[in-house]
Amino acid sequence: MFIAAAVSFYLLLMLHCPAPSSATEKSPCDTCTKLVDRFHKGLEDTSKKNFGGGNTAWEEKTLSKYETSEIRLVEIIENLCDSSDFECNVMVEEHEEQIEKWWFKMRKKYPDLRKWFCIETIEVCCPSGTYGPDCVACLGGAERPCHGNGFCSGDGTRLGDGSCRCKAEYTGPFCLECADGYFSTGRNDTHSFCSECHESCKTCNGPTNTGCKECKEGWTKGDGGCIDVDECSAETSPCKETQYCLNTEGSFSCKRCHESCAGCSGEGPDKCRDCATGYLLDEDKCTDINECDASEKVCVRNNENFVNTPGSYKCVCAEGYEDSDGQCEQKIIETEDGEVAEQNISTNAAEDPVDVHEDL
Ligand SMILES: [Ca+2]
Repeated sequence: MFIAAAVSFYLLLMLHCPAPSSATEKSPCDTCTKLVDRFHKGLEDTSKKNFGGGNTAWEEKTLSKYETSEIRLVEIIENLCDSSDFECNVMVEEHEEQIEKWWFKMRKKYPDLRKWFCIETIEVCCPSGTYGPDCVACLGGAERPCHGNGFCSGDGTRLGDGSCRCKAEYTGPFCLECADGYFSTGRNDTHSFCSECHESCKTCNGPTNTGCKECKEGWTKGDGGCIDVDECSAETSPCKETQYCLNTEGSFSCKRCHESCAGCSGEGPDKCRDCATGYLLDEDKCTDINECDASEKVCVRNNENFVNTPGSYKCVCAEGYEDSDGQCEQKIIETEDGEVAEQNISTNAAEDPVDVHEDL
């Protein structure tokens, strides 16, 4: 009971809600147009058919012709909507009588089904260039809505308000003015053409940087028009301590200094302002310090090797040894037959025997 009530409430909502305004949802005109397209496809699919079997010539003489028959119409209507297409099925159900009327009576006089059905009979579409409940001409006229420079709200449907959404180049209620960043290349009462300004202009009246009226951010007025601002020449760098500044046309970017630098003026180890910890200036380049060369030994544990790294160093246990509780201890190696043996490279192996069986 509750479910039935809920379902009919849902259906009522679907049927009585105002038409969706969002562009992603289908308008009733879209539904109707699709339905008419499917009708034409149905006509095509059934064009080679007849009543099937028997003597076609006799049947066509005695029965009404298949071409204009109710059987053909029923076949076409059955395939008008996908079963999941709720809006389409509702539309067919509500207006099946009108479709039949067109098929039997109006078809000769009104061959354009979309015009007769969607625009004039169930009134969900308008002729193109018109909009709204009464199919009023769009701004700029039905012939060239928005003067060909934009899209008319509700164009071709019973929805919308006829206002223009202009293409990027144009602005104004009629899409006749040039938008910021574009300049006019021709204009009269009905036509307007705008082209893009030079990249340095915010507004302009010509195609090059000398035609700028205002410069875009990152550019400044110079002798020959708008020129690039060198942000990197400013007294305080716009970049972080660990970066250098790279000027570009209309902008700039901040790049990471070389790892050997503590601050830099450009790319590479020869552009360091100071050397990073672990590096020293050598022939104008910040160069890694090899701590192994230091007079004092840096890796002091037994059986330990020194490994130099860029900007630092590591102390690692020698081959055959592994780190255990801060000391380099002999490695235990498992042999192929599952026995555990001690690698025989240590000189003090005998002093520190390992009971393999106990360990397992
Ligand atoms: Ca710049």
